[in-house]
Amino acid sequence: MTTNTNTHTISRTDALPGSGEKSEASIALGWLHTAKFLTTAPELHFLPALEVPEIAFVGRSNAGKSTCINTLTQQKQLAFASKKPGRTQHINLFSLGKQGLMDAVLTDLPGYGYAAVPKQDKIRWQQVMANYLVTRKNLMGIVLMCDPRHGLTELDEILLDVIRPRVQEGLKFLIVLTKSDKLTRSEATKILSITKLQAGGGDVMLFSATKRKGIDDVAKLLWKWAHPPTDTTVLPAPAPIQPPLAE
Ligand SMILES: Nc1nc2c(ncn2[C@@H]2O[C@H](COP(=O)(O)OP(=O)(O)OP(=O)(O)O)[C@@H](O)[C@H]2O)c(=O)[nH]1
Ligand SMILES: [Mg+2]
Repeated sequence: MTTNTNTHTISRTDALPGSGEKSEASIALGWLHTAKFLTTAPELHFLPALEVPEIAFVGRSNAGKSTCINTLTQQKQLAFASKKPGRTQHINLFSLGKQGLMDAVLTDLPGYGYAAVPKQDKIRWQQVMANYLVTRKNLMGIVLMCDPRHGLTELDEILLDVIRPRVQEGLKFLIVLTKSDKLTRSEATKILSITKLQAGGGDVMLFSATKRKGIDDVAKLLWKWAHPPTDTTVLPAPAPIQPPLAE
């Protein structure tokens, strides 16, 4: 008897396990709710090297990065959020994963562009951040938080230039237009389409922590980033069709 050793590969679908929009969002939110404080560091070289995918929240000071992390993880004080700009001053990592098995990390970064910060500190921080964004090996996605009342600012554009080579190599990229509760419906529609044009193919989503808007969509996208389809599932090939018996 000959054994058929041929194999072929199949692709998993893009959908989250489970069926329907509702369960996709609840799976993603359940995963995000597992977030736990992992570590904090003033500079990149103090961070532990990690194997799991890392997703960083970046953007201007006061844009709502820490609030967005708290909203997505459904935890009130995981990341430090504050009315006072410049609240986050370290690189803060939060681990994600069910049953304590870390399968991804969220990073909350200090914001840039806060006028009251001394010039030397601004320059130092810009270097720390650029260094992080360019060299962090396991960085697999960036969420750029943007207050749509200001749109993408010059500093956001500089950041986009810094990460462009990595985005071209496959780094995931999402612009979150936060505080969308401050916009009328038509303003929101307008800024969404303008930002999509500026995003160069990256995703753009409207978000509001206070009105709880966009949470499911952002959660589902982050889940998919961290759990890409594995197209290497190896299945035995179907048995070859036997030629008809000779008469
Ligand atoms: N109206 C409204 N306010 C928000 C929203 N998200 C955040 N805020 C407020 O914006 C302020 C700044 O929020 P943070 O989350 O601390 O902002 P951050 O980007 O982490 O700021 P830094 O750490 O300084 O870079 C706080 O007063 C939040 O309550 C939102 O969706 N809607
Ligand atoms: Mg913050």
